[in-house]
Amino acid sequence: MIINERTFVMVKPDGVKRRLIGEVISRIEKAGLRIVAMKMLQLTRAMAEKHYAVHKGKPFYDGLIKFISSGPVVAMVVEGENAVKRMRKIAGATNPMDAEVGTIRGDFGMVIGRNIVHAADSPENAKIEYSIYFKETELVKHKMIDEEWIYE
Ligand code: IDP
Ligand code: MG
Repeated sequence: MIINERTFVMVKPDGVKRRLIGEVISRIEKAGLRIVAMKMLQLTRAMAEKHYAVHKGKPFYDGLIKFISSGPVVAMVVEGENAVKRMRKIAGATNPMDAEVGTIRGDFGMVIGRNIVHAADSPENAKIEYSIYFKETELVKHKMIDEEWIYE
């Protein structure tokens, strides 16, 4: 059995600078999700504008583009059953003040503009987003040995 819903996750520059890459990866792994691609990179302005195209024109857009391209990020493609929804739950609400304790944003964030992690909000958007950073051939097709214990 291979369960392949894909999502796109990114440790934002604040998460990298605060040494939370491992924390984010650890939570993804422990949840039972499967990482199939990962890289560190610094976004160009063009990449950032593509990634956050839906927010163009909003008051926080310029600050968001500047911030997300201000330092290294870690981009990941993650798979699993309902991977999009599961990953959004692991990340927590957009504003850390509304995010539950136990979520990444709820445990480590203080303000909405520094919320450590990005997670796609639909499988369609996940594909649009990961295609900015990865070629299809860079996604590794594999299965974890514990999946028969993770899924029933
Ligand atoms: P999401 O990351 O939970 O999907 P979105 O609404 O898609 O949230 O917003 C994208 C990112 O833009 C958020 O993660 C947050 O960092 C930033 N952002 C959203 N709303 C605001 C705001 O009102 N002020 C400042 N930054 C914001
Ligand atoms: Mg979003």
